Amino acid sequence: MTVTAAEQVEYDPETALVVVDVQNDFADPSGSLYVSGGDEIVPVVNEHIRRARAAGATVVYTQDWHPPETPHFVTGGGQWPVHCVRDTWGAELHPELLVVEDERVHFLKKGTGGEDGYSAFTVRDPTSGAEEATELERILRDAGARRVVVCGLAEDVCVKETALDAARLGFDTVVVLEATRPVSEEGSSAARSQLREAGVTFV
Ligand code: VGL
Ligand code: ZN
Repeated sequence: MTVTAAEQVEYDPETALVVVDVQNDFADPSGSLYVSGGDEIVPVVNEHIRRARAAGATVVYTQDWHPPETPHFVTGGGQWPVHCVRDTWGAELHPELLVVEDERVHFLKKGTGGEDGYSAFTVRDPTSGAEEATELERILRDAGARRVVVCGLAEDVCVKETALDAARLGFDTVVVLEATRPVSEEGSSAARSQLREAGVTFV
């Protein structure tokens, strides 16, 4: 039986939908770190955004937002091709992503200081490994959120790290499988068992 995930998440004012990195470099086939199928999730994500807003839930859009040179990139000794460089096409939200703006909608840029910004809750210094909190937890607490629904890209990288942090911080955490895609299939199965172990649920 095929059931659309959008029918399985009930949004309410105590729920926050976190839309992770639906940016051209990940979601457009010509992006530098295109995640296979990343474009296909956009309409599903949009449906979640619509339903979340209709129910008075908080919506947070995150953007990977790197300086042109960072140890996060292969060019700086890291593991990733150059992607989501601030103020470039690749860092822009996908043009078909539904972007709504009001007092319950927030935008968060991560990795802006050259850190690895995998989780939307924490950035990590790629050399020292030191972690620092972003403003996301404060945003969600101020919004009265108890539950966090995570979607976007990529399942085995930023979606995973964001959901793990959300669970660690005590939010009831859900990942929408139809609204995410992994960089690799092996990464995906590893991510799912890690998430399951952390108490994260899937729809
Ligand atoms: C991401 C790799 C590098 C992501 C960000 O958004 O999943 N992946 N930087
Ligand atoms: Zn990145």
